[in-house]
Amino acid sequence: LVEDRPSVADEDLNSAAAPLPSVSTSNIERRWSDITSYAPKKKVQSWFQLPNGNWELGKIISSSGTESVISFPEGKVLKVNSDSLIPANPDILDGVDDLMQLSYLNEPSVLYNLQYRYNQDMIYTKAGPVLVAVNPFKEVPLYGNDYIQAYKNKSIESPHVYAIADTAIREMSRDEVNQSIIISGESGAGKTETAKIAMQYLAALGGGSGIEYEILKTNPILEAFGNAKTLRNDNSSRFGKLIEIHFSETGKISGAKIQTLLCEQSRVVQCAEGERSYHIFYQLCAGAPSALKEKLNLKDVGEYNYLKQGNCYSISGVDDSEQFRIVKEALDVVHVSKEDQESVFAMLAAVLWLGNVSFTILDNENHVEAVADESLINVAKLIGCDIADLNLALSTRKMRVGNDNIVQKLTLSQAIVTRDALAKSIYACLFEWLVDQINKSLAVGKRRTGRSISILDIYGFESFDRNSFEQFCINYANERLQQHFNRHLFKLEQEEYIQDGIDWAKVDFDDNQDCLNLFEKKPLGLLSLLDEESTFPNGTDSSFANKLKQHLKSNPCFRGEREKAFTVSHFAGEVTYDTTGFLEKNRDLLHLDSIQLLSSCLCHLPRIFASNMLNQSEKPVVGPLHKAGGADSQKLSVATKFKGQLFQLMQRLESTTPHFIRCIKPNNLQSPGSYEQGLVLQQLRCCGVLEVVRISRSGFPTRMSHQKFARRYGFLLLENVASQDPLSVSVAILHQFNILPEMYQVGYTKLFFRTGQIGALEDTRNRTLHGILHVQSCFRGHQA
Ligand code: AD9
Ligand code: MG
Repeated sequence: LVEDRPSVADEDLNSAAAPLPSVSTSNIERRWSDITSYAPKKKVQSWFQLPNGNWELGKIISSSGTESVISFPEGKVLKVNSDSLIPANPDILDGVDDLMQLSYLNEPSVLYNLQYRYNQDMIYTKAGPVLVAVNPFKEVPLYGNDYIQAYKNKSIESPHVYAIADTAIREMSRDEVNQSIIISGESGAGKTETAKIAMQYLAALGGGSGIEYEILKTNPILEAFGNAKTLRNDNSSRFGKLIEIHFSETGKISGAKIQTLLCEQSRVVQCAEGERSYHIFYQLCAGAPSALKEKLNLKDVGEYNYLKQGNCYSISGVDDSEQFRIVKEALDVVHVSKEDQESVFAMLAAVLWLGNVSFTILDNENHVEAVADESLINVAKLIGCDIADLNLALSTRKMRVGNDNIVQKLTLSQAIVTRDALAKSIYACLFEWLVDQINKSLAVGKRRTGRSISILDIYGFESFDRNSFEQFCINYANERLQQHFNRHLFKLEQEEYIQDGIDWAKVDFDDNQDCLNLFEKKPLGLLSLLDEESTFPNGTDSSFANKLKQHLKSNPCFRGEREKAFTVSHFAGEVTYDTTGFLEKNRDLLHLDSIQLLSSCLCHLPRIFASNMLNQSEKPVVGPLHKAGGADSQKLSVATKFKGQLFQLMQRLESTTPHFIRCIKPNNLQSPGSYEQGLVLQQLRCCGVLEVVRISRSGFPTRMSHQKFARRYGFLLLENVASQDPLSVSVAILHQFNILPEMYQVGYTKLFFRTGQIGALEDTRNRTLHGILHVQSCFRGHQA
């Protein structure tokens, strides 16, 4: 039996005569180099780190122990400190498709391996059980029906999303356990594209009923309403999504269910320079047929204040008008009626026109009323309410003092906040309503079916120059996801070894529990403190920031910053958050007046939104309680709602067998062909890809109970075993097949094997079985 790792151990490379080199002198930590001893030897290839941080491959000309002379391909020769050299793998290992096969597992070797493959459009590489996908930022010829068939028939074996989806399908039916494909990575790394590629495969293999077509069509809809151009990604998801695809006993898709994580609301009313609001606004303005344009009084995108701020109206290579056609067609497919579609577009237009509503100041206390111009008239018409009622809802607030109802006029800033809150709420409700409609259309029939495969695609980790409440929530969600990854690939794995009494060298990994505690601890965690401050009528962003600094200063993951800022050490790096706007965004107050306005509208969508909002506000409350009486809608805080949705999502995932895909962004320019080592390295480090390889390689990924092993391979034994107990049979098999002692471990209940070991045994078993069948059929043929 041969180990499946190519045994190309270069005599020179592996001999360890010289003393252990001291710690690297390079400025990048040598965290993962698994060299316990490495002495540079003549003619051997080695990595040397250039001052710019990149690694270059050179050949050692001579070495005197502490100093080595190394030559580089372009003829450059350097005398360097031997400690600064890191062993390179022999050429034969260039571009292996699983990092587990590398003889030397260190950062430069992994970076080089991924780059070597990337340069040939081989964007997928395995890192033990995890699939690493490097974003090509261009079309690569790896998809489509031929490839799907090839992966289905197993005629291609190179790593691919299709292969992961295929494994998920197989394991679902083999183990009768629900599966999940969990995709993570920074913003712009390729998660959403990867999720679609996985869906494509599942749809192709489980298709037939037609529902798979509907499932695929949810993508353009949800992207139009939930994605936007950011500085990081032209098609950035601003919501999180778990799609659970159900299969019948016969392996056909029977339905699906989409669960979402809060979409970013603030984007509807404001976005940063160079960014856009949600795609659908631009698509509508560009693509609406003239009749619809007239009906909704649609203007050019540049006419709307909400869209103007980003100063960015188009995305290169994207035709918004064509996209609008695609979205409408997709809405047809998921059975959103033409009438409903028109209502949806009316809501979008109402949001746009709301942004143009302006106010005039009435007195020297800055009290205002809305200007009764085209904007106000259009909003009233589009949602189906009285202009005067709309004006009142935007510029006054009804309150109860004792037994009296009083009407308080709003100041300019209060009126603007009220207007924007209405716009954001309409949009958020619209998004939720759409997801509901889609779910109704995809609903698994009454006949509850067998199993499901879920695909998780959320917004990736974000770090901008200025980070606000949105990044705070997004990065918190990514922290939770990282925890799930760690639990499954490190903690549970190691616990199983310990439970079965396996002799095992523990692999360290960066546990992010401390950071999660910083967020979730009660009562002194970031989320609790935020909610607490949000309930105080006098709470401000500054008082919130001060409270954090006061209570969390000793937490190693937290650092107070100047003014209203604080820094969190996330698994993916440090992020400084500016608390400006945190409280308001967390309270997400929509005045009862606004809700009442919506519930009195002639159009049905606003009325549905109002009743959904009222349902939500029956739950525990956060928000300044007006002493004058509970005139405001008391909703769950945004952070609490977010955490609730996140927990629901993670809970669903816990009951599934996970398959992990890590997307990597090779450059920040969203352009093909550029591979920045430093950027890739940072992503590999923070998500623990190398530790995963290490644990898989030094671990025993294949397990089988003594019983199963004895049953499965016992018939291959050439000699009778004295005792027939499964353990004795198993040990006899191991001996007969000369499986080297370091290749397996015998646990209390199971046998544990290194990668590849079972494969060889299986081959023998299959060959033997085949031989038996062959002999039997020959025998039968002879008899006949
Ligand atoms: V975010 O966290 O939602 O901001 P994602 O989802 O990780 O982010 P996305 O899938 O949107 O990133 O990918 C960004 C862009 O990279 C896409 O719009 C494509 O232009 C490009 N991309 C990603 N994956 C592929 C691929 N497999 N083939 C071709 C790709 N292009
Ligand atoms: Mg995305």
